[in-house]
Amino acid sequence: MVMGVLNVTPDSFSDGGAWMDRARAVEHGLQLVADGADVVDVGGESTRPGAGSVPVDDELRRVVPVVEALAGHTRVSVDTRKAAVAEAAIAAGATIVNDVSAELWPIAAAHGVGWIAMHMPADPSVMADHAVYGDVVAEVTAYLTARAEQARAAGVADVWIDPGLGFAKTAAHNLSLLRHLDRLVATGWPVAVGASRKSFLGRLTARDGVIPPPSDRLEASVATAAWAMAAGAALVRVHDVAPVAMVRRLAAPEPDPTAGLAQGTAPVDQDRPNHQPGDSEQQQGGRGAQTRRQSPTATGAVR
Ligand code: PMM
Repeated sequence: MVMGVLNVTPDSFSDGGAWMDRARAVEHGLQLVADGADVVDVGGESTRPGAGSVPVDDELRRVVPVVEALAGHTRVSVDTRKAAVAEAAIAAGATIVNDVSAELWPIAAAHGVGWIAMHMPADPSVMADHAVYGDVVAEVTAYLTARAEQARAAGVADVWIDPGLGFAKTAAHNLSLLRHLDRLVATGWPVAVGASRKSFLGRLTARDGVIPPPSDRLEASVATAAWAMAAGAALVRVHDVAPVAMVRRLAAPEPDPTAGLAQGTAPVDQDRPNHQPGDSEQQQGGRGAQTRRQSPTATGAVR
C-alpha cells in the first residue's frame, strides 16, 4: 500500500503549517487519493526530534474533522500516540491506528481496526540521546515482533511493523535498517517503512556541504520507497504519492505490472517511431515483447 502523509500540524519537519486550514487539509488528502494513495495518514502532533507533546484537545480539534471528511472517500489512518485521539478518530471513520509509540494495540483490538507498531525507543523530546544500539537490526526486529505478537494475541487482525526510520537513529542506523529490510520482512509480519523526506536522506544527498530542504528530497525519497517495496515492504508512508504510486507498478512484486500485456490491454508505446498497425511486439514475439513481459523484480533489475 502507498500511504500518503497529511500532517495537520504547525511544526512537522516537512509539511508543518501547510495543512492547518481544515478545507485545505481535506483538499490535499483528496489529492493524495487522486495521486494513488491507498490510505491517507492524518496526524495532529509532530514527532520530529525535540518536539513536545500537544494537548489532547488541540490534537482532537486538528485531526477528527479531517478524518471525518476523508473517511467517506478513502481508507484513513490516524497517526497518534494518544488513546483518546485514536478512539475519536476511529469513531470518525479511521480504520488504522498508526502508532509511533507501539502501545495502542488494545484500542485497535477493541475496535477491530488495523494497527501499525513503529519502533521509537524514547519520547521525541529526548530521543536524540537514545540512538545507541549494539545490533540495530536485531534489536528493532525483536522489539517489533514482540509487540506484534502481543497485538495479535489481543485480537488485532491487521498488524504492520515499522522500523521507525529517523526515530532515535543515526543515518548509519537508518541505512542499516533499510539495507537489511529483508530481515524484518522475513519475520512474516507485514512491514511498513517511512523514509520520505527525512533528514538522513538530506544529509546523504548534500552537495557542496548544503543539505537540501525536505521539499528537495524527492529523488532520494522515491528511490528509498522503491528499494523498500522491492525488498518486500507491504506499506510505504510518503509525502510524494504520485511518483511512488508509479514506482509501485514497477517495483512491487504484486500485482504484475505487465499483466495487461497478456490480456491485450497494455498501453501502447507512444514513443515508438514508425509504429504500424499490426506491428505489435506481442504478435511478432519480438525482443521488446520479451523484455517488457519480465517485471524488474523478476529480472532482479531493481535490487
Ligand atoms: N514518521 C513520522 C510520523 N509518523 N509513522 C510511521 N508508521 N512511520 C514513520 O516513519 C513515521 C510515522 C515522521 O514524519 P512526518 O513528520 O513527515 O509525519
